[in-house]
Amino acid sequence: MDVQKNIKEIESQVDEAVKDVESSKSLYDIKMKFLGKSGAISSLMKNMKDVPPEERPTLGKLLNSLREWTEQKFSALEQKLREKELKKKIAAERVDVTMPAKAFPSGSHHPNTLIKDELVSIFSGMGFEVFEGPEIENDYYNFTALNTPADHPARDTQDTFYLSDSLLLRTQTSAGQIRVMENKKPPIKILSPGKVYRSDDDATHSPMFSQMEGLVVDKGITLCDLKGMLDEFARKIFGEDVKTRLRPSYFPFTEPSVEVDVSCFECGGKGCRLCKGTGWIEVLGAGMVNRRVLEGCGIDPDVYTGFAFGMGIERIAMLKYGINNMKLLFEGDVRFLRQFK
Ligand code: 2NM
Repeated sequence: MDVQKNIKEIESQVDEAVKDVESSKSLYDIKMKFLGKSGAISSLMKNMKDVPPEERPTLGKLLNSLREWTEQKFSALEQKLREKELKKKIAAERVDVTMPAKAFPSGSHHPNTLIKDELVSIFSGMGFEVFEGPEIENDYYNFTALNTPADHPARDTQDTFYLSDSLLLRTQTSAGQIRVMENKKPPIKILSPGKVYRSDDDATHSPMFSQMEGLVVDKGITLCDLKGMLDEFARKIFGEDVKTRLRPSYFPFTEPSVEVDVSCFECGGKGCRLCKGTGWIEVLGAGMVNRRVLEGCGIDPDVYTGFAFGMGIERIAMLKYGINNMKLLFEGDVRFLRQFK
């Protein structure tokens, strides 16, 4: 019979087609050629309507078994190929968990940042609030309000970066503290960290450096309060045994003004290289806020008094970490910075 020959023919075509198949994807393409909508087997089945009715049952059975045989053939092959492909994929994606991990480099904080954070933490613990003013200031806040008259040497263009006739880069963070005193009634207890700028550049001076200034204004604040607070600060940052001493000094914005030394934390005061044999290290400037400064901010100096202090963050960082060259703090050399991890 013609159809039976046809069936045999298709069977051998299927065998031939799948003989060398390598991937489940090409197997699928071959499968469609036989079992797809317009595949060879499907076309044969569509032709059933042209077959005389008495022959249909026999022929139908033959065609059905051909389809089943073909389907089984493909699904068995497909499973084999998929297993092979999965094994290949697993082999390719193999991870050696005993390999050393890839280094994941992490940065570190700059010593200035470490000191700033430590200072903020110490003074926050004493009740200071952080206030950061603008880096661009005008003449009034940077000088006039701080009792620095127009003919004062600190106003000289030699020391100050002017941006225009009236605008300049602040030379001290106290400029911002004036704004606080203008706007808030005492009690005031603020801490002002930030960058300041001075036209100075040598081995011990940088045109930009970081400062931390503190200000306390209330009724009955005395120099004794300043001294007590400094003692506490010195113990916290340099060590429990460290003492402070005040020496007379001069700043236009404080009266009296003092220079603050701490006893040498390296030698305990006996005298060494760090303290240059004196047993003392100068760390900051301070004083009682000049009554003219308070008055200028609308605070009555007969009712309120205050103390203020200021220190260079770079100087504290150099002392605390034993850095002998200030330029190291500005160069950003990773070999230097890595040591502060
Ligand atoms: C210093 C030394 C002494 C200071 C003064 C003021 C303000 F705003 F109250 F006038 N703030 N900081 C001050 C006083 C700063 O730095 C060496």
